[in-house]
Amino acid sequence: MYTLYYKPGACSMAVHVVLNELGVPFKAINQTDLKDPEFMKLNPRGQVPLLVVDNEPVKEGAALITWLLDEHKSPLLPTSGLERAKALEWLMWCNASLHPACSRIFGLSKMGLDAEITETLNKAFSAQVQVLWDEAEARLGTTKYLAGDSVTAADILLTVIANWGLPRTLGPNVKRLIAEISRRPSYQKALQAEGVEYKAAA
Ligand SMILES: N[C@@H](CCC(=O)N[C@@H](CS)C(=O)NCC(=O)O)C(=O)O
Repeated sequence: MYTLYYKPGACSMAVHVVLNELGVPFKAINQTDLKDPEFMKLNPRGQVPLLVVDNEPVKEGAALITWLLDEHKSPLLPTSGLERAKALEWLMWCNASLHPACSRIFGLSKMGLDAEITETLNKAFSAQVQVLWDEAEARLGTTKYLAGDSVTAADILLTVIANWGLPRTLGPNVKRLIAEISRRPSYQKALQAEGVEYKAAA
């Protein structure tokens, strides 16, 4: 039995969608208060996603997604060869390049910097995020999905991040992909359960 701790619409939603895709039993807990002492006992970093597997807390979204898909033998992560390499490449790109670039913008307001510096950094960080969205756009101009011909977990994480409401311009190929992925029943179910509206594909 799995227990997922999530914050509505956050990166944890990708794990939520994956659990729905797998059709396995799980409990989902809305952990909007990430400083809650009981939650901090499970994850002293105060972050989601957190998945409790047989009473053991496991962190790091990309690791959780990889492990869950392997464990339950899902086609959302090919098992070998170049197909697996590309699927992992783009899952990690979302998790380790795009996500942290967005997090730098979210983190600015918590840094207590003066308004002018915050504005300068915001512009610089936003430009870095745009470069990454442009990279995804270029990739999706040559392939149907991020990893190639088949949908993978990378497409799910990209679709989650696209909905974070940061200033950026999404190209037609990214919009095509996120519109398709956000229509999947697994995605719709997670949106409904978390109370999130999907606006990015508009
Ligand atoms: N490397 C971690 C990053 C997790 C992370 O940054 N989670 C965000 C939500 S997307 C979070 O919990 N931030 C703390 C907050 O919102 O206060 C992972 O991929 O699981």
